[in-house]
Amino acid sequence: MSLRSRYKLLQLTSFFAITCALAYHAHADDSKTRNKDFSSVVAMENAWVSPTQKGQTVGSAYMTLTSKQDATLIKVESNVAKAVEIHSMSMERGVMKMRMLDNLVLSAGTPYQLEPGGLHLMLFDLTTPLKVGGEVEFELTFKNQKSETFKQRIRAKIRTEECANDAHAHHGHH
Ligand SMILES: [Cu+2]
Repeated sequence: MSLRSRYKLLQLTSFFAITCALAYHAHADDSKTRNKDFSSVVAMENAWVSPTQKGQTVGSAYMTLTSKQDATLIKVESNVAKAVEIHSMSMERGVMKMRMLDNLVLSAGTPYQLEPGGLHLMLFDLTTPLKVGGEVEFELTFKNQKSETFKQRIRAKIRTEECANDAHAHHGHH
């Protein structure tokens, strides 16, 4: 065996050693996190995003959040915005006021409706126009009572408020 091919063999051997180590590591991580599956702690329903007008760089998103356990929404990220804030909206002395919330505390089993005129997600510095029929991805970070953080993803349809109102009305009748 020439020195060159022996070197090659050595390379191959170490390559396999590395991949095996990685595979083992990934497997070990799997079993460790299996007991802590947070993927369905918070039900995220009826997620939708308002379409934007030309030149508009700010958007808003709505959804209903229902957590199985007491949890706090601490961060929201999106694939179409540089920053996402949690906002509340309320009438104060006849004036609509919008306020940024640091987080949103979710009591177990209580649905929190993010909807026009109330709680909503505000998307800042949109990187793309939001057109009806498209989709926006969100990643929400929550913290539970044990201070464990977990992330959940959701896709929201881009649609008009009129459509959302229709859906809401139908929902209310049944
Ligand atoms: Cu807002």
